[in-house]
Amino acid sequence: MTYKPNTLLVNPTITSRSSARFPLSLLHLSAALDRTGNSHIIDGNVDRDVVDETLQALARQPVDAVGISVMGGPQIAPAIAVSKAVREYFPEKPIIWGGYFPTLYTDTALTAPYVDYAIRGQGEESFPELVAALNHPTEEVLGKIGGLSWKSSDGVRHNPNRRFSMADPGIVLPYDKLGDPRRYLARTFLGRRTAAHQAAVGCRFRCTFCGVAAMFGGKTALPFAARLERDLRYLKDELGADSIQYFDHNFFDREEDMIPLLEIMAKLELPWWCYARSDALLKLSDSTWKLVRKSRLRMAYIGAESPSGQMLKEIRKGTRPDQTLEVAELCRRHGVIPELSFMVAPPENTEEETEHTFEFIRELKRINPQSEIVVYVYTPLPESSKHEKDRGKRASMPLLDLHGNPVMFPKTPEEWTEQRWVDYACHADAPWVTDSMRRRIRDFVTVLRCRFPTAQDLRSPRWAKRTLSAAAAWRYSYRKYNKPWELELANRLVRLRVPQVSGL
Ligand code: B12
Repeated sequence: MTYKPNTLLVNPTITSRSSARFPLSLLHLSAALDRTGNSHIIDGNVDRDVVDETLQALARQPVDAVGISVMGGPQIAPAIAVSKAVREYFPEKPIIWGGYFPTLYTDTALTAPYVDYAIRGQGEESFPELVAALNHPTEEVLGKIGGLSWKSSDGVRHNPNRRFSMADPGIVLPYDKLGDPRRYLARTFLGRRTAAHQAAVGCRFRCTFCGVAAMFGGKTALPFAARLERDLRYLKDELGADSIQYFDHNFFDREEDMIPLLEIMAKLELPWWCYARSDALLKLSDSTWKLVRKSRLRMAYIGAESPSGQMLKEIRKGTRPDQTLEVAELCRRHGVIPELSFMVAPPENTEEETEHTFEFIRELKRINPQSEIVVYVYTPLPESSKHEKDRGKRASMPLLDLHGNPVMFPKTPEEWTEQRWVDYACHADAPWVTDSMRRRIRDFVTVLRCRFPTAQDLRSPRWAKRTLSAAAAWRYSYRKYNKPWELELANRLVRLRVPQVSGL
């Protein structure tokens, strides 16, 4: 009889039930695992008691392996809790971690006694191979699985990386494994039933600060138009989605390759949001922009990062500050809201860069008042977590904390759950940021978001947003950002949406 492994896939809780979107990582893995076995999904964003749900699922059915998806930041604590519980109650079950955290911090993940295997990068091929090997896990077999890191008799072994793949599962994803998939359609500024979808995989750029470059090493692959149409038709016609949030790492690739995809999207007219780059949008021809408008692109999230050309070069962004200004104007002309993100408080020239960024944001607001602004703290990846092709390429200055000591990154998953490291992973704080700098950033963001409440906020009533905007106007005009106590107080009542916290 052929071995048909049973795998339990777990997405530890990372967000509220109302913000839960399709757990695409697990859906892709499930489609791949089901070719040779069976898989079940537990999504902690919906099934809130993820530990209990996991233990119950293990008690109910025979399971050969437990796969856990782990992203740095707030997902680590629940990932540890689930893994420890599985180890305690089902000590024989192999536990596999995959996703951004074990890809970027493989050795750290494998220090834990409750992580047996870590899969780096894409999981669609490595994971089914591993699960099949677990039937009879010899060192020889395990040593051949690309992208796998594991605990051998001589210590942790990292098998070579796996090649990049864009295999089409040939079917729509197994959404029905999520119970009623319609509960994942959310009311957003795009529509009443917005679905999350990922069309293309990867990104051809290798920005030094970005986890995506660490995951894919500068590779990207677009789907065939027929595949996109099949998937969108399912979401629209079967599930009733009326708008799409594309999770693609970088939506607009080479124009000639985008046209067939945009034609499908223009036919379906589902308002959409995506990640994009200023240079790619600036290069699009008029006829392609016509398609973009027809397809109803509402908002594009563009990593502006910095107003300093020098810093953009250092982080290998590949775009320039003048392109950021130009794209804000271009988007205005085409009725697309640019959502521009910045990284302030870099480890060097912390104050000047931050103040310069605030002034640049004001300029963007003058050019296109609808521009949405997202302010993050610059938190570079440690050298060891970059893609192997990029490690040691640039002699970056050692990161120093406020006392001039080198920044020591956590060595265990537990250490990553300390608030200061969760904040680091969420780009909210860094060891070189002083209290006054932290306060300055917070004050600027408070004044800015009250003065220009985001269009993505559906919760606060219009009158409240107008009142807050009027109250913030004098501070914004006179650059009096410090201690905006009255706005903080008003905000406590209105609770305006904060994109850097509730965003992707
Ligand atoms: C949806 C999403 C979220 C959701 C949560 C998703 C969930 N788990 O339920 C929300 C909105 C909550 C979220 C939050 C955060 N996110 Co997020 N998020 C994404 C996004 C847009 C899509 C993820 C996705 O579904 N991808 C599609 C699937 C198919 O790909 P995948 O997840 O990578 O899965 C593949 C592999 O990773 C692997 N794999 C994954 N899991 C597993 C498990 C096993 C067992 C195996 C074997 C393999 C495996 O195989 C999968 C198939 O190939 C990505 C960007 C992106 N496009 O991927 C960012 C991204 C993953 N997020 C990121 C970050 C940093 C965050 C935050 C921690 C901070 C932030 N926003 O700045 C926050 C936390 C915010 C807070 N304060 O709480 C970064 C991670 C980079 C890094 N350095 O670690 C990304 C890459 C965005 C970016 N460009 O910086 N996020």
